[in-house]
Amino acid sequence: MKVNEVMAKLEKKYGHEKEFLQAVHEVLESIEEVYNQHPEFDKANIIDRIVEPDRIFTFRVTWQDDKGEVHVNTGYRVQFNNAIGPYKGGIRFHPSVSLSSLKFLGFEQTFKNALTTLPMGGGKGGADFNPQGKSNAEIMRFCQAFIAELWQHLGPDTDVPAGDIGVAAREVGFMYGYYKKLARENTGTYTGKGMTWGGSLIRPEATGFGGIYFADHMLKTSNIDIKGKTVILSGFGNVSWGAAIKATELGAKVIAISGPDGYILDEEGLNQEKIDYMVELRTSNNNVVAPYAQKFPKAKFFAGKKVWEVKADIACPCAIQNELNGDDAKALVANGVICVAELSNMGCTPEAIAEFIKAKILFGPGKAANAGGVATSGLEMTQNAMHLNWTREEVDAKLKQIMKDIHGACVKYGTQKDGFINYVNGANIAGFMKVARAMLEQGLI
Ligand code: 2IT
Repeated sequence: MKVNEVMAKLEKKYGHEKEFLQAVHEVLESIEEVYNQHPEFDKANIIDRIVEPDRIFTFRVTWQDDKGEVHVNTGYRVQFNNAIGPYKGGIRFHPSVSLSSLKFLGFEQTFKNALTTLPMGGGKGGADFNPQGKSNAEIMRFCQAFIAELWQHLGPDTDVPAGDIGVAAREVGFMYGYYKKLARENTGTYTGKGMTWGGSLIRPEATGFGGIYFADHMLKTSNIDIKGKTVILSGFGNVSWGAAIKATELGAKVIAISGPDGYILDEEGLNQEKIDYMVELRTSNNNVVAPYAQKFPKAKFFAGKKVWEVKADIACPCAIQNELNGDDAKALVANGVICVAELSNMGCTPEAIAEFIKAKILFGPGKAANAGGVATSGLEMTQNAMHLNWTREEVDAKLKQIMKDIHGACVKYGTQKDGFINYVNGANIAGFMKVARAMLEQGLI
């Protein structure tokens, strides 16, 4: 396999799907050497098969706003690969949603889910719908219209969606409620559900918790204590909220969060009251972070600026793809950053990753660092299948172990001769090997 040849073929076919090509290129570069040591993979043409989704559903979503106006959006579900378990992955409602972004997310999800050690395949879905400023009733109508089209392709052993950007417990409730009505079953086809109807404790916090556990493991490989370290986060959604809770609990100091309008610098660090306020900001429906500086006047708001200009020990992108570019990475490295954990999917551009690897800092790619979310979804599926609920402590202990195991897999496959751990290669190779072997064993399907 030659990366250039595979990419040339894909570019010819999918040249306009930039994000998808970016995600594939990164994986191929990491696995090239290992793949070429396994002629049995090439004989079964695993490479051409693994970059092509099993199937894609695209559909029209028609819904009515509160004024009676009729709107049309495009809905998607990309069932990428089910070699190791049912399709599993979130639903994203965001204006940027396209086939390219959902194919990249489904592709990444396949390897991420393989890394979790749980039996889950990869999928992703969503719509180019902007939930900002919509009423509760509008959100419900949209979710119902979306599921009316998709429900037939879902099922507890077929395809299990969850939340992602723009989709949290409320939206999962509306989608799952309508799914249940149409499918005439209550089997837990969706994760991220409410706590009284099959949801798992810790699921809302899980991506952030898992990300900080992962960062802590990375730091420990360099004998660095997370206690007292400064942390900057982008976003103020579920992911950065969970990360803020866990980082603070472990004694680190979260000094910045951000929104589409700019960032907040709070040198005192976040505490419980401020972390709770992140949730309030999110539910206010304005999607801006500026009011934080009015509520807590010692904090400063920097309008239109990116949070990566802040000097900190640990940086975690927690928002959207390509939110941290090469210049941002240079600024972080110049400011002495020790560890970057990608809690968003493909949060860093290839140029940014190259800067981090060149500087030999601890860089945890999304497939590994943000896998705690979907891992806890896997734990929710297990609880649903067994018809019981685990305690917070039980779920957290399992999540901790999974993050430790993912870290171990990255170290195993990513440690270079000079001792540097390339977590990008480690995560890509470990995830790929598992999926590729499963595909090989199941024949040509
Ligand atoms: O990107 C992700 O891993 C998620 N949005 C969570 C997916 C899931 O099924 O919990």
